[in-house]
Amino acid sequence: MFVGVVRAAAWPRLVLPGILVAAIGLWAGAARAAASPPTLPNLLTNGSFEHPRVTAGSSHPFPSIPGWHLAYGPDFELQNRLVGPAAAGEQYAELDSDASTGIFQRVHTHADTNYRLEFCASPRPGTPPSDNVLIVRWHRHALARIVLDGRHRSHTDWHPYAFKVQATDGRTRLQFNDRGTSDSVGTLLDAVRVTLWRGHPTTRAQDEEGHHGHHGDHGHGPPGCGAPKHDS
Ligand SMILES: [Ca+2]
Ligand SMILES: [Ca+2]
Repeated sequence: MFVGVVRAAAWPRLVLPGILVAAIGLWAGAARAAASPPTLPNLLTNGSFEHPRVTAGSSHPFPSIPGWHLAYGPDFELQNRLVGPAAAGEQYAELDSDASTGIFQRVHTHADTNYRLEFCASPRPGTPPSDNVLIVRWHRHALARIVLDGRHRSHTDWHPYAFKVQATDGRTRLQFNDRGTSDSVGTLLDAVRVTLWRGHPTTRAQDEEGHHGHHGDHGHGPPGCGAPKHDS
């Protein structure tokens, strides 16, 4: 029920590298021109972590999952509404299964082409900021360091993030690292999308599961994560 306040407060917690500040500036400029946003396909496989399927209300470790590779850590942990709703669909990833985990996907890109990267992150409910440190890397460069506080949360608390990124090659490595305390609970990740940047940065295209909420406030920041009515 405090979703609006939380999202507004989320931005100052970001450690803002230059590229993110630039992305926000471009966003505001482009949003004013966005009249009829196109629907753009997600270039990622399994960006919503819906596969393999996990029993509702539980979690499961996997040695491999479609689309993603393990950079470090013991395995992939997927959860199906274990600690609250997903940001999209029914499932999300926890990047601290039995230990902190890094996952990556190689995205088919074109050199000198701009893309939009967006995702939703939540702290693990009941855990401190030191447990929820997420490093985002694009083409082996750190794009953002995100710290979230789950201490006063009893459910998932999804925060939307979006970046304008550029590819320099035909394949670009997108990686998410949990750099919080390695203790089996930590950063939750969902709804990861990479789409062509076409000057319509407020577009929210439907993902393959079709469960994305519409943010409905074009020009006021990144799209939302999940449906607010499920967050209470
Ligand atoms: Ca999902
Ligand atoms: Ca942890």
